[in-house]
Formats: sequence, structure tokens, C-alpha cells
Amino acid sequence: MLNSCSMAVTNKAKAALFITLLGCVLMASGCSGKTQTALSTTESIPPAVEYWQKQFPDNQLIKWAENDLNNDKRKDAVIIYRQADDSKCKMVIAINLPDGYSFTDPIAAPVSSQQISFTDFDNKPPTEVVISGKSGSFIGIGIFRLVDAQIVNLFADGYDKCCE
Ligand SMILES: [Ca+2]
Repeated sequence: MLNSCSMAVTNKAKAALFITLLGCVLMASGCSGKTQTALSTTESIPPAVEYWQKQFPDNQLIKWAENDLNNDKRKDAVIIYRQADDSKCKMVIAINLPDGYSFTDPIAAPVSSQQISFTDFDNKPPTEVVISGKSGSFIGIGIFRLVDAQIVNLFADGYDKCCE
């Protein structure tokens, strides 16, 4: 949260650009992106996501993407899923540690058309995560950073409306 308070004006402008860009992408092409969906073959599921599935077998995997999110040169995994018990969508990051994986606390994720992308929000490591998606006609976007092994929200626009 301390990051959102100290966010520079240039970052806000940058975020506005992102929203425009991703909004256009969402409207024009629905749900395209470089990320993998759960429809992919099981062979392509990375070890971090496989491990998550074994820990939480009742949750429904929707989408994942890999990137190094804590600047330790090891690829971490962003996972969007639907909770088994109440059908809400959540996002969690599996942190790739030398001796296994640890999970952040989950946060709310968009209900449909979920997209995961990555950005260098402030021109310094680590890489930030951009989550966008829809709920009905609402489009939302959020930019997140992994800080002390937890997900911190840096910027959000309409995210509360797309993620409940
Ligand atoms: Ca990492």
C-alpha cells in the first residue's frame, strides 16, 4: 500500500495508457494474450501451477502466466482460478523458491475475459503484473507488485466492479 501512496504522476499517466490499450484489446479481440488457458494440454502446465493444483484440487484453473516477479531470476507463476466453494474468481502468485513454492494470499480476480500481462511499471525491478477482465459489461484493470511475498495493488481502475 505504501507504493500506491508514493506513486508518481508519470506512473499514473503510464497506467492510463495501459487502460486505454488494454481496454481496446479487450473490446476488439475478447480474450487474446500470451498467457495460457486451462484448455491447454496438461503437458504445457508449468511445475508451479501443477503444484498449486495438487494443493488445491477443488479449485478450477482458469489461466496462468509465468515471469520472475521478485527479481531472483526464478520464474514465478500468476494463477487465476475459480473457487470451488463460492464460484468467485481469485488470483494468487506461486513464488518459485529454491526448495519449492510458496503462495501469496489470494486476491479478487475478474469474472470473465481474464488477461494476465506483465509490465515494468516504474522502470526498475521487479516486473509488475497487469490483470484485466470483465464482469458483465464492466471492464477493470489492476497493476500489482510482489512485495515481501504478498500481492500489493499499485493501480486499479474498475477492478472492484469486474472482480466480485
Ligand atoms: Ca522469482
